[in-house]
Amino acid sequence: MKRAAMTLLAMLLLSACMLPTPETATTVVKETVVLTQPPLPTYTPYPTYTPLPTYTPPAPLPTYPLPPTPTLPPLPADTPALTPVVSPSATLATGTVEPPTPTSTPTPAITDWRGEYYGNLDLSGSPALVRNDPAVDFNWGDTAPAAGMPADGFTARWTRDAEFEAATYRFHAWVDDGTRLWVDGNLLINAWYESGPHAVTADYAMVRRRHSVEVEYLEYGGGAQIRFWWEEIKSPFYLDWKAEYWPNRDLSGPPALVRNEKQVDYSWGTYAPAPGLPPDNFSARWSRKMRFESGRYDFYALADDGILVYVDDALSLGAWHDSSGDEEHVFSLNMSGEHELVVEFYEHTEQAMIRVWWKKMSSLPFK
Ligand SMILES: [Ca+2]
Ligand SMILES: [Ca+2]
Repeated sequence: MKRAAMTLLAMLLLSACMLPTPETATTVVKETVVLTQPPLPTYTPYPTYTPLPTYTPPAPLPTYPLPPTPTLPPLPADTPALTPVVSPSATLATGTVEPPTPTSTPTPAITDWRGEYYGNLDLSGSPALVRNDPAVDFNWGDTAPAAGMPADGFTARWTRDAEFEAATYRFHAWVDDGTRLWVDGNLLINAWYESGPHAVTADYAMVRRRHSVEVEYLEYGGGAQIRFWWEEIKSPFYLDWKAEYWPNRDLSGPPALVRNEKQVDYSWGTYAPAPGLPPDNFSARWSRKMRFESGRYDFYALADDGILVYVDDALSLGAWHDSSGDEEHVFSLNMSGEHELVVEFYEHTEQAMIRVWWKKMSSLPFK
C-alpha cells in the first residue's frame, strides 16, 4: 500500500515535469534561436613570422640616476687662529678667548672602504663610528662590531671608488642578515631582510672607468657576518645582441661598455646610454647571429644620428651622417638560415635614438 502510494506520487511528479510549462517553452524557443544562428566565422590564424623578434613598443626611457654625491666626512672644526683685537683699553688678563669645542671627532684617513656603523636598523642619524676598513669581510658572531656598538640591531655602510674594465662583473655577498649593493647609485642587490648566512649575487656590465660602490649591511640578531667581493666574468654569453659602446663618434679604441641587449630600439633623448658614457659624441655597435625562415624581408631603420647596417659583412644600409631621425631607411633582402647582423651607430649632439626592425614580406624570394 505504501509502495503503491509512492509509485503513484512518482508518476504524478514525472508527468508534472513533462508538462510543458511556460518557462520550458521559452527555453526551447531560446535554444532554437541559438541553433538557427549562422555559425561563427572561423578565423584563420595570423601568419607566424618566427623567428622575428616581438615588436614591443619603444621602452620608456630608463632613468639614469646620477652617481650619489659622496658624503664627505665632516671637517674637523679648525681651531681659529687667536687674533684678539686688543684695544688700547683692553687688558691682557680679560682678553682670554676660549677656543671653540670641536664639533666632531676627526675621521681617520680613508684609504680603502669608508665604513660607517650605526646603532640602529636603518642607517639613520650620524654614524656611531666611521673608520677605514681594508675589506668588507667580517664575522662578528654574537659580538659587537666595535666598542660602543650594540651586538644586535645595528647597520653599516661601506663606500669606495674602484676602477673597472669594460666587462660584466659578478658581485657576491655572503651575509647574515641583510645587505644591499649600489653601484653608481643603481641598486643591484636588494636582500634587506632577516636571514641566516646566505649568498646573494648580481651581474652587471660596467663602463670602463671609476665607479662608486656602496654596500649596506643589516644585523637583526644572532650571528653577524658579511663578506663582499666581485669578479670579472671572462667569457660572457650574449643571448641577444652584443652591444658595445664607445665614448667617441668613430668606434675607436677599446669599448667602454659591453653588454647583452634585447633589441636595437632606444630613445635616449639628451641622456647618455649608460652612466659613465657621454650623452653626446658616442658610438655603438650591435651584433648578433639570427636564423631566418626563407623569404624576402624588408629591413627598417631610424637613427639620430648616423647608422650603418651590415648583413653577412655586406653593407646594406649606409647613412653615416647627422640626422634628426625622421627619415625611415628601408632595404630588402632574401634571407634563409643563419645570418650575421651588425648595426653601427654614432650620436653627435642633442637628441639620440636608434631603432632597427624587419618584417618578412613573402616566403618567395625576389629576384
Ligand atoms: Ca644575524
Ligand atoms: Ca643627435
